[in-house]
Amino acid sequence: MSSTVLEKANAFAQAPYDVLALRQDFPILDRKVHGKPLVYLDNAATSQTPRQVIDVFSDYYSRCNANIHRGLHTLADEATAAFEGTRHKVRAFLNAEDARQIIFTRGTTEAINLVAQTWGRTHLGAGDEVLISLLEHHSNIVPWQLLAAERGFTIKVIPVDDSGALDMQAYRELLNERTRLVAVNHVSNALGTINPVKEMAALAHQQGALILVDGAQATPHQAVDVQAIDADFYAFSGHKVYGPTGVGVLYGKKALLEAMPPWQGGGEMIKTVSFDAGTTFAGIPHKFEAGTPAIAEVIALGRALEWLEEVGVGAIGQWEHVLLEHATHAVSSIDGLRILGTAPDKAGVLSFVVDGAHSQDIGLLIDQLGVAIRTGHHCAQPLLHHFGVDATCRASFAAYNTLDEVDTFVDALNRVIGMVR
Ligand code: C6P
Repeated sequence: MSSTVLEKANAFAQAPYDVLALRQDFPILDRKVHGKPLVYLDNAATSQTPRQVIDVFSDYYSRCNANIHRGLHTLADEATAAFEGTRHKVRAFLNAEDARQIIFTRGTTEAINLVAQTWGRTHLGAGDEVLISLLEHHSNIVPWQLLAAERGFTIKVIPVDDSGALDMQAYRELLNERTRLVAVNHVSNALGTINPVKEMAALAHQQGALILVDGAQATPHQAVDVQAIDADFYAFSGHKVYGPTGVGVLYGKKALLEAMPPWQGGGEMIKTVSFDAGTTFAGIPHKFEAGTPAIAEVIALGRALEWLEEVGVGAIGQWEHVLLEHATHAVSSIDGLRILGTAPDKAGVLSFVVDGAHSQDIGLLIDQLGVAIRTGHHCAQPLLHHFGVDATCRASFAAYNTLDEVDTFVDALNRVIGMVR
């Protein structure tokens, strides 16, 4: 056996579950792209959806499609029970105290905007500071910039070191009595850095500040316990945890959510509406869920979380680490390739640039070979500019990826680099 085959055999032996059997859950993985078997390595953008989750849509629309919370008929009751059932599943998934702390949104982006427009609008003003990090996705930058322009508070940015790890000393120094909120991601989408959010929460709280954690890239890879972190707010998206698009979650501490004003007005979020006596609002979580929600998507998210639990999110993170190590090792020998993001604590994200080759060209050409990676700024322009680039190539791993796929990706990358240089 060659040393590579032996290394792969050893790595495969580390798989905490049967990866090939698990792949059977994903019909899309059987398709071909440009005549080549699909190698899907754009999981940080959106993970693929297991059959069990896809089936929820057909089942829901075939059996119990109805609007929720309002009907007295059987279909409405069944749809409401399934929808609210997901709230309980999310509660367990995040280890929240109470299902009423789980608010359904369209995704992480909407969850952060909800906090900005309700808590932020009522608590932030001139003289206050919001601390974000250089690692943030635009969805945890722009909502604060929009509000700062109106309310006059200041945004401060926690720097990163050369490996892409947060500079914790700088964080300690930036925190002060004017800091009202720390808003950081749990895992960076562009580099994969895992941030020490529990320690960051403790430091924020010592200064009397709240912490909002963007968990979009953490929830697919590791168990999250919002109580252990002591997060005031925690957000994630359904489509990154093997669920559908169009649904996400905001968790918040109960007292905070109860004190926050509503954001969007409409049906479902009211107690009483009157032209004379004014309008009163529903309690949490419904106060923040105006209008008909994405009912089938929420129910499907519940099934995705069950699927994640069946496989074990910890086991998935463990396997992705094996894939990441294998890929990192394999690309390290490519001449002129530079990896961005080498923090010791890293999720399954491999971001890189190649001398003499535009990331976009690599992305387009490698797609011709059936390999899907993401190229661009990954909605993290300030971070990429800090590293002196406008774009990177990013391969990101999920539960169903194999070592063979990593090898196919590396072979394809070598071929493409040969073509463009
Ligand atoms: N990142 C990526 O390719 P939405 O779009 O609301 O589901 O998630 C936004 C978001 C927020 N925070 C982080 C850390 C994210 O990674 C994302 C989405 C995708 O990296 C699309 S840009």
